[in-house]
Amino acid sequence: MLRLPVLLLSLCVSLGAFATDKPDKFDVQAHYTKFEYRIPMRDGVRLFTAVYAPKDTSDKYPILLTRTPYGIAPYGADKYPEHIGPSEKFAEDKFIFAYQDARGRYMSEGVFVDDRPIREIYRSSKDVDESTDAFDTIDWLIKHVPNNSGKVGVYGTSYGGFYTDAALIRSHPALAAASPQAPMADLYMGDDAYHNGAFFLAANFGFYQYFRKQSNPELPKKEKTPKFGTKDGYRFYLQMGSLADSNRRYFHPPNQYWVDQVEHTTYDTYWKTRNILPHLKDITPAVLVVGGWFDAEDLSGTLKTFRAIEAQSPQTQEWLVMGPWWHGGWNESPGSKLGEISFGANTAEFFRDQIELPFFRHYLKGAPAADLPRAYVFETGKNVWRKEPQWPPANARPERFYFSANGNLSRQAPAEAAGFDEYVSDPNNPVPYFEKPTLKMEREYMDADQRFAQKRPDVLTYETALLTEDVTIAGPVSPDLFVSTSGTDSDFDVKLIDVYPDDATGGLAGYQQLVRGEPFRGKFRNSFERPEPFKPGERQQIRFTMPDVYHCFQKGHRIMVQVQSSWFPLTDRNPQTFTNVPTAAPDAFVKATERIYRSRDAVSFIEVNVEASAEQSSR
Ligand code: PG9
Repeated sequence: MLRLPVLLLSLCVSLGAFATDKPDKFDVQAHYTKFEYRIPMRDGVRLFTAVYAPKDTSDKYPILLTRTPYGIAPYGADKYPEHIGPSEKFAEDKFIFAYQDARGRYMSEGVFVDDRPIREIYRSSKDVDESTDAFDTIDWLIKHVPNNSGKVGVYGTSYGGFYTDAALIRSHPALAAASPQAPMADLYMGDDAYHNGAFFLAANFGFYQYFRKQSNPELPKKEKTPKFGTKDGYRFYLQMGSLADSNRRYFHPPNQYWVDQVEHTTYDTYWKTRNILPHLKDITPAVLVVGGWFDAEDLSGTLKTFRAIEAQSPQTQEWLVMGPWWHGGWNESPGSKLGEISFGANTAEFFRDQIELPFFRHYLKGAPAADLPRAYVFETGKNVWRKEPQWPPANARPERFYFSANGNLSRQAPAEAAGFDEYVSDPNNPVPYFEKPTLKMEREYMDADQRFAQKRPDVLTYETALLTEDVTIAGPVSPDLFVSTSGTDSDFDVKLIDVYPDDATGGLAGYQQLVRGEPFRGKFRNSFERPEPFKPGERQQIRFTMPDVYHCFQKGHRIMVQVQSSWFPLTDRNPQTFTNVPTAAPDAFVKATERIYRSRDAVSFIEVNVEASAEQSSR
């Protein structure tokens, strides 16, 4: 029913709990010996760590560490997983693999803190966080694990990516290389929890059904799949009404982690202290930041981690890899498609074999350099890998696409003295985010066909004429809108869409592929700390930035932008009344007439970086 956290799935895959479609059957137990340790941290808390060391002791091996809150099954020194390491080829190449239950999770002692803040100061050995736990773990491993080379690498995806970022802070001198992959970096600001003030409802409701306080140390137990009597999330979450009572009604036992997510609706101290990005400085290990253009969970954390290290730790050897992947897809799939969209190659296998393994072999084993470009980025639409010396590419120039009359999207600003488009938004009949019934946040929504939404009268559509040449957008996408609402709050969600020609093959005739979409909760237009109501009918400006894309809108396609005021149940509903959304009473949910202005003194547009084509560059 509700999804197992995708990270749990991908960790199980990397630990081999599920058979994957890989042809080779590497026999872990035949080649590795397992040890289980309880590693003492500086405050005395012991963290449970499973270590798999090559049986071949003719050489010394670096340690590859990953830390996780999702469990490190199978437990028991005589129990072996089907897979170890970031990919099969790592196991064949021989490393020492260490997997650790994070503090307060499963077989580790201590108290778990969700998305634990990194400390500003450390007064005593009692002052710990995820960076000190990583430091103490590395220090213990190199001193106690037989036959290790003294070099350590850390990697992890999502929560594991957050722990990898944490390991980079005041890192242990033995840490030579790290790969934060889709790291949660600033949960409120575009990662798993909130996007521009809108709460990611389906994803978090599903996640926190399984992710709750434990009476650790404890072994994983069979989770009862919660039953909600329907697979139709649109109806299920609509009948839920406000979230105020959701903990009592839908969480058994009640889950404070869920309550924390729901109750902190502004960028307050709870969230600010959990933003790991300001701590990413003076980083000595080499860093390979990895993410997916279609990652619905931590795309923002990926790109912000790369930019934070680039800005705050310029001396760090850092690379970015962005493929056409869903959250964690690079670990667990060939990477050849997502939903209806094909990428023309096994892009994830290419990454694992040609990028990830050479990166760690170079820094941990002294193998030849992997010869990586600064940014190894997949251009979707064109379906080609690009090696860029910087990201975004230097030859990408800002361009605006303006909302114009008759649903046109134009490179020319509107000349009309007045002009707007409007729709009635009804929070009791919200725009679905996904065409099929689902309780989950479906990863395929990130490149799904948007024709089901376009049909709705509460979705505005602007599109260019047929493109006469390829247009490649490389970098962030920034909507800049003049809006008004007859309510006192409203969301203005913007979707950038690639419209395929009517004669497109592969079942894509007329397909309206989502390239990037983000919600924006209007009351946060001036501040995410202090929301402000709208005055009904008063024109206001909304400006925000959506995570980067690298997409070629090919000749014969159209560029489309859709605007809507709900995206359900991807996000919670805006009552369209200025109020605290989680506790809003049913009668606070009111229809509102939304206007998007498009006149010479109130231009609405999206600003993007358009990459000069090879011909243009050569002019
Ligand atoms: N991105 C997932 C998550 C982290 C924290 C809260 C909710 C979801 C994850 O896969 O870890």
